[in-house]
Amino acid sequence: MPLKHLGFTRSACHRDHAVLTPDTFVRAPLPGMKQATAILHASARMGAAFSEYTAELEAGGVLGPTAAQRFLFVLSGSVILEFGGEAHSLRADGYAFLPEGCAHAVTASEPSRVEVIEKPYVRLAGVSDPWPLAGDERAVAGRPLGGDDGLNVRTLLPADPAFDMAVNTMIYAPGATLPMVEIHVMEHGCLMLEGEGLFRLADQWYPVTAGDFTWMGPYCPQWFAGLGKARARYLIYKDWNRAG
Ligand code: UGY
Ligand code: MN
Repeated sequence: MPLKHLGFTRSACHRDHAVLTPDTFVRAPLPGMKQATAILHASARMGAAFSEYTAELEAGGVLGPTAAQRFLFVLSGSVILEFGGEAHSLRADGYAFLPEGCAHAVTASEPSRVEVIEKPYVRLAGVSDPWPLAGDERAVAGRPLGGDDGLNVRTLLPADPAFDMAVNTMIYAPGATLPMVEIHVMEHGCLMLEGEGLFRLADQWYPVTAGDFTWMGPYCPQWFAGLGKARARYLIYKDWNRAG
């Protein structure tokens, strides 16, 4: 019998981190969504300076508007993204970035799941605004982290100070680990896309698997190891290129 019927879950919420597993997800529509609902993983309510949610759209479903900049990553299905007079078809692992004020529309072509990250833009004097873009994570060349061939990072947004956020995928061969326990000012939203592993967050160790969401607040000690016989891959957001 599933242990959740005994009040058990791997989910945990703390002041500086959270692990949220699908058995505890609650769905609710966000303003302006049509034929769609959302699982709001990270928000100001938990102390995060960004929002991250999984939007679940029926065929023909649309996302609502946002006053913030928006990053999209397609988890399953396909959506049409329109901006700047062009239409982009995004399938699983397709992604896009829309700066604040960039008029756009996201419409599902079939039942689809899309990870959405939204954050108010932090403007810097003398630095130009970021620009909209669409891409495919599978086409992005990875680079080994710290020279470790077992740990690859794919950087999805341009390395340019115009962008005040970074979104990467990190791919761990079985047994690969972060080279150190990281403690940094940036916060993270992290969605497990594939495989399984072990997160150390603050003073606790959490087994995580595909579908789990993790929030790491500023200065939360963090470390990860890939487990199992297949690669582990997660999508990770951080605030970037700003002084904090
Ligand atoms: O980019 C990062 O800070 C990343 N290495 N952190 C993490 O995977 N928890
Ligand atoms: Mn980190």
